[in-house]
Amino acid sequence: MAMTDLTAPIPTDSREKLYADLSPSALAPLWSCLETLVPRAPMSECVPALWNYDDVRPLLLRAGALISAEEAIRRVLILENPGLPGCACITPTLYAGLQLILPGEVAPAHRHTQSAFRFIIEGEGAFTTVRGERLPMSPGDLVLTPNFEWHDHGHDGCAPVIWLDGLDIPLIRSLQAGFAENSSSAQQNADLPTGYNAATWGAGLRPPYAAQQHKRVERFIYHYREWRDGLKLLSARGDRDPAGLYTLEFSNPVDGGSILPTMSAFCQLLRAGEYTRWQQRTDGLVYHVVEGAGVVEIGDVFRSSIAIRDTFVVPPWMKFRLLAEQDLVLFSYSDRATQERLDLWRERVEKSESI
Ligand code: 1HN
Repeated sequence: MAMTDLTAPIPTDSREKLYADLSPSALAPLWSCLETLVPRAPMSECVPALWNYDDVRPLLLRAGALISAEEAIRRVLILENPGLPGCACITPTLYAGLQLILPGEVAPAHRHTQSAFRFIIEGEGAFTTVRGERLPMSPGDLVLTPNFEWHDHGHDGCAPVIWLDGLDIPLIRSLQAGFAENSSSAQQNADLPTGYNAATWGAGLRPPYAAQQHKRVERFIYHYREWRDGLKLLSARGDRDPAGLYTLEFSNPVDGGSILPTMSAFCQLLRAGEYTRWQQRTDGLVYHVVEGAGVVEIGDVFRSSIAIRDTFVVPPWMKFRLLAEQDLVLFSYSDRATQERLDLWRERVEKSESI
């Protein structure tokens, strides 16, 4: 029979003691976080949320009375996901904000490695100058300011103009690849004639040598009437996407791909009385209601009415579906472009149409 060695040191080590001793040496046990690091399915802190335009607009106009566009640089209320407080994120990789510019104001010229677009919600007379061309903006227009293009905003009209800003800020931040530069003059010289960008890149035409030299995004404006007409024709033909919507993607004429290297954008129509199938996708989606009204359901936890000018977010990999009470016209954007470039994008659309 084995005898207990009474002189052996008493084993005092424990997992807790080991963990405490690892931390000062900049070490950590993998087994404590393995499931979080490599989840079975996407896990996100991001939660479903909706911003009602009639609630946000008065707050934005109050900001308009308290700070100028020039002082603010950009007078924006960030749509911050309640699951990601303090992060200036609407999804883990994307930023969204509502920007106000008042008649006569200037938002000064700068450039940054974050790519951006604006989707115009309300008002006439404002313009964004991108690479020396004034792009006049009307509701429903989509204006791009790709990575490191100079851009400034101005307003020649007589009523407030409000737009939705979409940027890849959180993504670029996670890569720690952000650079920015202010221009010495508040406004660029707009020496190109208005319509130049649309004429050279927006009509299925292109300057013959430009596209071969580099792969930069070259088309900066997509007009409401063009994409809206496209949806109307698509629906007249009954040409639906797998979830049951009429969908078009805004695309980059240089390579036929996403509008920006990091972000994709879409317009969609759902006819009154119709609903979509349940779908889930690895890209978290920001939706803006351009026309109509209906209902969105996200997972088991979120159900809300949606109406014209509202903005809502569908977190990555959460099931969702839409119901149109009136013809519902939607603009949406996501990091799908990034995910597709990394071979990560997946979607699942439920087969049954049970309600
Ligand atoms: C920006 O440049 C704009 O140009 C809007 O309108 C929002 C948020 C963070 C960084 C740059 C714009 C922005 C931004």
